Amino acid sequence: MRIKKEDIESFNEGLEEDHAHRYGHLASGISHAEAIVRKLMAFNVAIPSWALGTGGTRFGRFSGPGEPGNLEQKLDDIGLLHALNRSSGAVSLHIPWDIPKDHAAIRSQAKELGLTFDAMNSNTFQDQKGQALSYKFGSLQHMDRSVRDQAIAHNIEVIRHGVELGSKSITVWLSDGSCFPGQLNFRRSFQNTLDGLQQIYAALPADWKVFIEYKAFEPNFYSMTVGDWGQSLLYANKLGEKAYTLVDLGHHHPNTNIEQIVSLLLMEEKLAGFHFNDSKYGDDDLTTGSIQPYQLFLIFKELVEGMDARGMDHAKDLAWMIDASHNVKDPLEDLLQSVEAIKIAYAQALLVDEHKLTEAQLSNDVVTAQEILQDAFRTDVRPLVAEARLRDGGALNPIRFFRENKLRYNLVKERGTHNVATGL
Ligand SMILES: [Mn+2]
Repeated sequence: MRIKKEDIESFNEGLEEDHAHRYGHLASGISHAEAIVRKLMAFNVAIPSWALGTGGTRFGRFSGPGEPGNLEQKLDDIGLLHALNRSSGAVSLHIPWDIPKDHAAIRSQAKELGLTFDAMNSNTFQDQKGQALSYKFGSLQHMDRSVRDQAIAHNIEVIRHGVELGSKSITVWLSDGSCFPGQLNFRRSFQNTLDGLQQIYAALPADWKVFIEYKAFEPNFYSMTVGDWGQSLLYANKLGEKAYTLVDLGHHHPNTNIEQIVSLLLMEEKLAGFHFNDSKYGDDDLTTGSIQPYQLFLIFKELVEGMDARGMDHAKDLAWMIDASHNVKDPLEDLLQSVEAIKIAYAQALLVDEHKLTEAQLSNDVVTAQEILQDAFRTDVRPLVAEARLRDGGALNPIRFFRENKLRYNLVKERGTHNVATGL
């Protein structure tokens, strides 16, 4: 199913007057409103192929009707999102859940939908059907060299698929670790993992990057072999200049100061990018911005300031990806909400007067520093985000369009009620 340009235009007509009023009022009070809108128009967040189906928990999965049953349908779904919000123009694929049968056909379908291929994702946290050796006790950390070799070969195969599709990076997330004290030797696990990552690194094409994603706990509950940003940075530094640390918001302990981590990784030129999501307790996979929007804003504030300090391009120099897949919402509506929340936080960060903030910091004016940040955070920037979407041909209100035009109903008609997406 494809959305017609004319349908979006006629939908927007009904909302344009109200939007113009709201946008005009807001923009008149912001000296660089036009520059913010242009930055928002350039900004895209990659959609993970596994988020298009209903996610599950370890207690069960309640699939929704009309889910995409294959890679082609997943790309179509992302095409729908991108047509509506004009900021979902990239896909992050997972191997083996999304192995393309015909790379050229997938590439041309993506091109037609205006999509590019962001980081590829490998999977050594599950055993696949027919797999020779088990990852029950880890993959790259494993005590048995043949298991490690199998995991290395898998990652190299993922790179090969990515090359065929035009991706430029691979994200390695390992579930490796231990559940009980004494189960493994930390140094041996680290050295095995480093050796495996070095072999994967050696297989990277010249213009590729590898992202080392860390996670504090789960599925291992005593130790994780890439457990925090310090450990990820150790690996990245030892690997070389094509290796970076990937921050997944849900992979921290509650109340961790993620914005400070982001700031320092940027300083060290080792920040790969993001997996956006939100959480109350752990890796909850909740919609970005649904629980802690102020934290999301503070992270973007550090990103904007840190990237500007290095002369980086906000739109292109970091990998922006969503990594969430929850079980109670329509996945497409959930992703529209996530992308919107990310762009709102970004727009708010662009409002921060860095010059005044620096002055306040240098004179220990703590109250003014807080006022500057909260003034930006409490500004309703939604008309700026909507204006960027409107100018780019998107829908002024994507979720309302999705519902009024019965997009899910039409997908169910097309695909049926028992189409289950591949994934967890
Ligand atoms: Mn992730």
